[in-house]
Amino acid sequence: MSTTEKDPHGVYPPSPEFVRHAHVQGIDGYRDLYRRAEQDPEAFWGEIASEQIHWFEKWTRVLDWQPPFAHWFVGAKTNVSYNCLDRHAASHRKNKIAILWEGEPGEHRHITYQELLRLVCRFANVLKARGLKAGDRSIIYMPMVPELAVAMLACARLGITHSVVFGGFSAEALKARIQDLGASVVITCDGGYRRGKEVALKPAVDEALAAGECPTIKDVIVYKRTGSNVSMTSGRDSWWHELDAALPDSADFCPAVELDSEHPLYVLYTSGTTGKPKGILHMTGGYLTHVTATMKWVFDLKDSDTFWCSADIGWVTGHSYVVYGPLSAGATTLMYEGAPDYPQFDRFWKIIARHRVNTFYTSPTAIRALIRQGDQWPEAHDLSSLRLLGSVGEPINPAAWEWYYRVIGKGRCPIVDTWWQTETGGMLIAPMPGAVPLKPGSGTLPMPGVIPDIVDFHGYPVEPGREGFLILRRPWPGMIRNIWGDPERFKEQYWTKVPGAYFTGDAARCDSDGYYWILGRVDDVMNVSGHRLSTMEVESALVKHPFVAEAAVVGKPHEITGQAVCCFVTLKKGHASEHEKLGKELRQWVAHEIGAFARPEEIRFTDALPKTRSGKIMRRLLREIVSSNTVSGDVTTLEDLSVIANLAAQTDED
Ligand code: 7RM
Repeated sequence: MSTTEKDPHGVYPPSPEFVRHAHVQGIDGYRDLYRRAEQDPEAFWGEIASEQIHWFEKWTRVLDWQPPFAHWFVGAKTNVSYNCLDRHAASHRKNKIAILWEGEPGEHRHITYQELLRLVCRFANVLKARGLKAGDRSIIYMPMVPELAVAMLACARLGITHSVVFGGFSAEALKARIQDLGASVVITCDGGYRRGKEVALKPAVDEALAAGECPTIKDVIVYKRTGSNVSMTSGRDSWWHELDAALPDSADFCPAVELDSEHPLYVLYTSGTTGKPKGILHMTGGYLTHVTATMKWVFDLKDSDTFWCSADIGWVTGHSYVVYGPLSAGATTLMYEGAPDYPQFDRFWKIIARHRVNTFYTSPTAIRALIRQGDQWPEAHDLSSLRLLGSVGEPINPAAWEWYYRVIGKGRCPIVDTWWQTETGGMLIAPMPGAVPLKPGSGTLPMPGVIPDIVDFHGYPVEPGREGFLILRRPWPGMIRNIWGDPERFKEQYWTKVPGAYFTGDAARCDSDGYYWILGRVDDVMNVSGHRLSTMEVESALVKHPFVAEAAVVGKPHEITGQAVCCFVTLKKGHASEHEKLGKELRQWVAHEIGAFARPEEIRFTDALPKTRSGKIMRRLLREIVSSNTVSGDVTTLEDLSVIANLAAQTDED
């Protein structure tokens, strides 16, 4: 393995053994697919969709593109629930485990494709009996129990557009989503488990629906998970199990509705640049094709695989790679209810060993948090079943990559670093692991049919190797179709910056091998003395220091240099003292790692960083703290509000 100046962290080609069994073999295999998609995208996607998806009726056109509005598989009829269930239940996969569930307290459920089909049909019949039908909208507010997937698939079966609201969101956030969507039903639980405690959900639903502020809601269906006491409002609330018990014997089947390919499958709310979350709209046929194809390309899925994506289904990663992608591709998808550190720091490794997990897909934040606890936790478990690792959600710093590769993958497992967004539906830049040599920290090459470009402020392509805004020049099947109820915002947000192209909001660089390096959100890029500097680059440098656990970096307004680098740093256990000495050392460390212009103005030590519940560091809040010492706007996605209070308090003392 050689380390050149261009690739400071080395290049990792797939092992011959991995290539031999891969769906896409060698770089020529990748290039062939890419070329075909580039030359004739409609023929390419038409072929993929015919091979991998069941259609009740075929399309008249693969793509109708009237920028910025795309219609994929025009005139075709299909059903996502049918593709995830019926076709597998009628195949050799009938008795294969579809969902392998582990609850936080330790229970297990093994649900076969046939059984999952039965559960989904029964719940679809429940919804039908309540008068719900295609075109209606539902809100699903549940913990990570199999019935969350059952509810999604039952809605998809009938054409009810669902919006899953992550169980960690507050009643206020829930209310805003119910209102924006005009939903007629809320499907929820009494509660779920997180770090040994019950997270109550039904009381939050009651609060959101209080005082008649959500008049569109006619029904609340409650699945019993914890058995704790909840109040049920008569005429509005029903228990899932009671509705189920009242079904006739014939309810074990419910036909999947033949839906238009462009029927709205789901809306998922995500934070935008304003305080109001955006309802990202995904449709049926294109989304299904995209997530199914990437299961095979990027996860190199085998029928014998146990596939585990540790994301919560409340986020897009969970929609696409816990539920729809794996089930459509006929995989066994593992679903875990709880926290990675409960009851101990080895819970993830224990789950992998116990269920002989083959593919593990998680976030850099989770990896770094577990690195901090030490190698003894993974080393106590047999991780030899793993053959592929994945990363998603943020750039992975080379130090975390190396640890994941060595300590978890034992140097045997490729790591697929997958770049995509809620808006893209599925992966867009990611390696095919049997084809594309890896470079730690790079998402590598675009998926077939994806034409990225990197442009400057005026929308012109930058010189090769330079940083710029990542845009996408062509539509892809899983792409966002609209912002629910706000087409103007959809156009303005994504399509006006570079005419005809999709604006990702990310900065990136493409190296001379065509590899993409994502540098983070555009608003996370600092400008220090006219030098462009990514917050991530500085963070990556900081976490290489042996005492640093995590770092978040923001630009602080500076009279002379425009912006100055301000770092929030958490230290590994046992290094809490010596702040002053260490502050100097870290400033020098960064200057040494990147260059003198990057030398931080300020290092602030903190016990924890403010994060969204999906683990993204909320740099916007840190920016506000360093520039004004106040915090405003929507903080409903913060994992721990006390973190903010501490950071601000510490600043006051300075
Ligand atoms: C899947 C997801 C999207 C934003 C995106 C990026 C960042 C995601 C990577 C990444 C570097 C990656 N959807 N991002 N994946 N950055 N490398 N592999 O996370 O809508 O919640 O976030 O996340 O900034 O724009 S998301």
